[in-house]
Amino acid sequence: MKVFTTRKMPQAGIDLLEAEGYKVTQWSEDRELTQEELIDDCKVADGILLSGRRKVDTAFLEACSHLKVISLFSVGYDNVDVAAATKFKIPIGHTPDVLSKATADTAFLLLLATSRKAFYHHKRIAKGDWDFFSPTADLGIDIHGKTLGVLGLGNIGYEMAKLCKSAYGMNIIYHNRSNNEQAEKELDAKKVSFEELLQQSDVLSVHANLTDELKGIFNKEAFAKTKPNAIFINTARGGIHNEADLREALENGTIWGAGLDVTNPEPMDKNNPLLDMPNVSVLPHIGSAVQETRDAMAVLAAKNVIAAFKGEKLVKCVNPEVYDK
Ligand code: 8YV
Repeated sequence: MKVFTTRKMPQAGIDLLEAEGYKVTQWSEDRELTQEELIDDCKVADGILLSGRRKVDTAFLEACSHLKVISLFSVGYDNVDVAAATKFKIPIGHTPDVLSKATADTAFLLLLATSRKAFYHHKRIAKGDWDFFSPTADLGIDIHGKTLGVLGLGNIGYEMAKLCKSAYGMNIIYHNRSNNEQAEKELDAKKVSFEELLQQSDVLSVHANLTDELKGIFNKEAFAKTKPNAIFINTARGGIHNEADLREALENGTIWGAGLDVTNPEPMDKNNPLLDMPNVSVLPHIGSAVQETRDAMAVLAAKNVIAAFKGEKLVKCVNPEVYDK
């Protein structure tokens, strides 16, 4: 069996695949492969470990319908046409749970960094601007006891809510399709409408999958309903906020600050004005980027491939309905 990986993967996952006797070929260039290169490499593979922005769409599936599995090195699957993959009877694996804590840590890091303008102060020092102490300039916002509003209270949102509740005594509200009973019981979280989430949150944190329904949901109209001292955090997908509207809301003081691990588009242009705003912290999509988590993701992604090659159900499958066919 041949497995192709679209990026150099943590060895822990590769070792598992090689121990099964599979031949693993990794994309090794320091650039993201093109869609054409993805198709070319997948034509000669039985399974792929997919990381990055390339798409699994009908054109890809038609060219590579022999694939036994598409194993994503991510929890998010917005780059995959899941219905089409199911039609082609290809199971899609992904890596939930193992990255929840690391991603929530990134959201919390962005919250603290933004509320205290940490990145701005770091840049100021680097420019030699540390002569003067002002009791009134460049102040942050205290987040103790404030209200955290979570859009998408799944596993990552739960971990973020837990951090905010236990470390800062924050009050938790959330907007989700389903009720999160664990969060309601353990964190006293309250489910609210999207409108109430916007109106009541001091911190808005996005932890939802990018779906058509959520595309650009944080837009001009949404920011107009937020508190003026609200901080917007997004570690999910950049497509959930409208970046021009966010910028305008920050410039107008409709919203106080933003912490982004995901941008729209990615990578963010180095001249993007958001990067010069003191109340904005931007990271280059490093939500899950700690060694332990990346190893665990690679192991889970490899286990999904192994399960498929052995004719078993994937450990974590995006489209379990594929097995009904
Ligand atoms: C990954 C992510 O780091 O899991 C996701 O959906 O966005 C991140 O954990 C990224 O997708 C790399 O593959």
